[in-house]
Amino acid sequence: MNLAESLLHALKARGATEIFGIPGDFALPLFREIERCAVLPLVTLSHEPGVGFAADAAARARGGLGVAAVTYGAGAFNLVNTVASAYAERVPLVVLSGAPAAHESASGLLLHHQVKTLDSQWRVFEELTVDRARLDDPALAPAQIARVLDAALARSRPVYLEIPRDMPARPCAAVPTTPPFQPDPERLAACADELLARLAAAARPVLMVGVEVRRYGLEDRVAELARRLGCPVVTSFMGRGLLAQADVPLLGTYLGLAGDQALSGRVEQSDGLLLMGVIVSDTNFAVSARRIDMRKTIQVYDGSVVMGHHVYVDVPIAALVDALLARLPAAPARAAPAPTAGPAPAPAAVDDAAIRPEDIAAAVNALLRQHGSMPLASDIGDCLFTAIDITHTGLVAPGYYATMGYGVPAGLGLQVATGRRPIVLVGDGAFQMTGWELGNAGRCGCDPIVLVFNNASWEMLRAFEPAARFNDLGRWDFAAMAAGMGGDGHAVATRAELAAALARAHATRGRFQLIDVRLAPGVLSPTLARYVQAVKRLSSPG
Ligand code: S1T
Ligand code: MG
Repeated sequence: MNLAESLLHALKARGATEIFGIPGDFALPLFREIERCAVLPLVTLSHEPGVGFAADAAARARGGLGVAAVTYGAGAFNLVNTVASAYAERVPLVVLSGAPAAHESASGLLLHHQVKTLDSQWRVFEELTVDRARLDDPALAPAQIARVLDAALARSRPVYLEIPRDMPARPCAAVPTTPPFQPDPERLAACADELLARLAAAARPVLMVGVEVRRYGLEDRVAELARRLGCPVVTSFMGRGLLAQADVPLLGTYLGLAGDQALSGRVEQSDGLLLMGVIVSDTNFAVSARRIDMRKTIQVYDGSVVMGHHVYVDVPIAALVDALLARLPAAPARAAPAPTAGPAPAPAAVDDAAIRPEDIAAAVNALLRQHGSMPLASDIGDCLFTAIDITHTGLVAPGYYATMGYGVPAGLGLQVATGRRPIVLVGDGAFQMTGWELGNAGRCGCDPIVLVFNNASWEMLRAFEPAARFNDLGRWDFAAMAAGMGGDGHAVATRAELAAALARAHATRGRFQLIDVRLAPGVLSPTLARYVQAVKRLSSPG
């Protein structure tokens, strides 16, 4: 076996089901081996941001590692923003970068694609990853690969492997599997006992579930924990969709002033708020009516548990959940399933009225009620705030790091990795960035339904800068561009046209369906409008 083959088997053993990539001369030997070994399918796209976002979504939607393979320099630096997003959003993304061979590095020449020094790229990725290795010695490579890939899964964050181009075909031993980390049993017991004691002493406990519950595949165990704790459950903004199908007392998604005020009050006035895998970020907590005193919460995040002034380190969230379950009696069988979260979705009107963002949510809800659930991939912009009104369904979106360009490549990555047809929500501004990856949909065996929120504007920014002209984008005719990329385009301006286009799109398989939704500039979803008002209210002096 050679080094590339050993690496591919290790990736596959840790959940990877494909590699997204764009080659370059420093990566040709690696790509040659990937194609020759056929251990994992190679899916090429058109621009490295698309490669990174697709690999990110594959990891989120399927579980396990996402893999992005690129060339040294120009390719890897094009990937930086997507790896930063994966780091912030807790995604186990593996970056495979080609690199100069040993004799080239020793030549003393400045090499093409090189920046300041040959290590510049390595140093940039140090800031974006939890572990890295340069595979320049086949004798060391198996242990290095095992350590780095296992770190990606244990920390649920990106890692970086640099592969000099004289290495992929070198003979190499298989990558070992390493036993999972075992926390100190006494520390784990003390932590679980203190946590349960704090919850028992609380008069108004609330459980908030966040991104780590999804990343570590804990949804079923956390649902059982919720039933045994018997307290109300909410999701964070990023945890949207979690426990949606579970029989738990789920109140909905916490959005502070921008969300359901009764729900927000329960969270903000809780004297026992258990944050299970929640990122304590502005996107999750900045629009709280009452600033939550985090010292009075229980924070389970990134391998630590913080309660009051106590910090328990090296306590993986999965081990803690199991320890809590072991201490709680099974919940009594419920006579009827818990009521579904939040108010019933508004029915979809089908008439000649102009479309507003909430009409898109209502039309998608009607489609899912009629045909069954479909996963969502959403970009940043009002489309993500609209996604909040789409009944709980699987959603991949950069809700915290908030980079544009995610939606379309993520839809492709999700369908390649899971085989499920997604609905993609994307604004016109974000589509201008990476929407063109749809041209690869047919070749990748994908046929997403893409809803473009075409408001001719960077509308989310205009909400904060109404007088600015720099947010005007002009009206692009995205529907007309679909055919040239191998799909079908439908421009819609009324709610009846939207309903008909969605029905036609759902009935058409094998070609992506682009629905170009013509929105008037200045029209916001109710959730974004509340969010903007909340931010303005909380940031105005006095
Ligand atoms: N560039 C990238 C890569 N990501 C970003 N988030 C931004 C810039 C800043 C930004 C937003 S929201 C937004 C920009 C430019 C406008 C989005 O426009 P569009 O996709 O058309 O959606 P909508 O019209 O619904 O707003 C965030 C706040 O930083
Ligand atoms: Mg827009």
